[in-house]
Amino acid sequence: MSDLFPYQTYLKLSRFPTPWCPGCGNGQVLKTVCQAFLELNLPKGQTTVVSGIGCSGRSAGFFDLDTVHTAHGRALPVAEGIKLANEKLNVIVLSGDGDLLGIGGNHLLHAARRNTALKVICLNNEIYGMTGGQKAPTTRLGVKTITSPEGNQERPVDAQALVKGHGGFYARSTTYHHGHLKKALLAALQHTGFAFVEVKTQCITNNGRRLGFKDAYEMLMYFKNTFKVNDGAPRLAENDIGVTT
Ligand SMILES: Cc1ncc(C[n+]2csc(CCOP(=O)(O)OP(=O)(O)O)c2C)c(N)n1
Ligand code: SF4
Ligand SMILES: [Mg+2]
Repeated sequence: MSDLFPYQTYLKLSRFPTPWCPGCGNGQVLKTVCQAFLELNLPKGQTTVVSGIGCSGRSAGFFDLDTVHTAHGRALPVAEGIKLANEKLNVIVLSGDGDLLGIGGNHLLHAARRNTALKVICLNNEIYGMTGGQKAPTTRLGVKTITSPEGNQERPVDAQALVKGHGGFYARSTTYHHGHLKKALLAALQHTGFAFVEVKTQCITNNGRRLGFKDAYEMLMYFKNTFKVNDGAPRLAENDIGVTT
């Protein structure tokens, strides 16, 4: 660990480099999560990270903590089991939009309903990144992907409605808004019950380029220009970010 970067105490640097494409947002989220852990001084022996399958799901293996890389969509039931076995543990789930809102969507509904004290961080790149850019349940209407060449005809899943409709904590941020993202993560980590943070993040390789973005920087500028901070609102509009009440 470097003295210059104390958050790295939560990282298994021997595992680096990551397999992620240059410009992918996954590394930004990994770093911000570690910074939030450090700010709260989460004890390493009492903190565990669970993830599913996907590019984002690879995150778990880079923490210097006890971690589990589960089957696709199954991060939440595994995390719930861990929490049931030892309620003192801080159990954090870090996974993709396809994993948490598609194949694992049913688990999300029930974890929120039960108010299990999990902290769920959803890396939402609005695509199945790992498998090559198929339409995800989060892909916006009209967006072209390899499985929706004429534009997506299906409404995206409303994670906010699903989580808040069952009494959970919900916040949304982006990889551009680093300070805001950290604030949202800190609020979630300190929440006593079920908490969900949706992070809009960029997949330049299997989504952004197809949409006409030249590079990841352009995607970050898109986040900057599109999303407006609306902290404290009871409900966020489509292009708001914020910690909701
Ligand atoms: C049961 C099962 N079905 C399908 C797959 C193939 N698969 C691997 S990753 C993935 C999608 C991942 O998308 P997401 O969760 O959004 O993660 P990303 O790669 O975008 O970070 C799929 C469908 C699988 N591994 N297991
Ligand atoms: S394919 Fe997309 S989500 Fe996967 S590592 Fe590359 S940029 Fe990131
Ligand atoms: Mg995805």
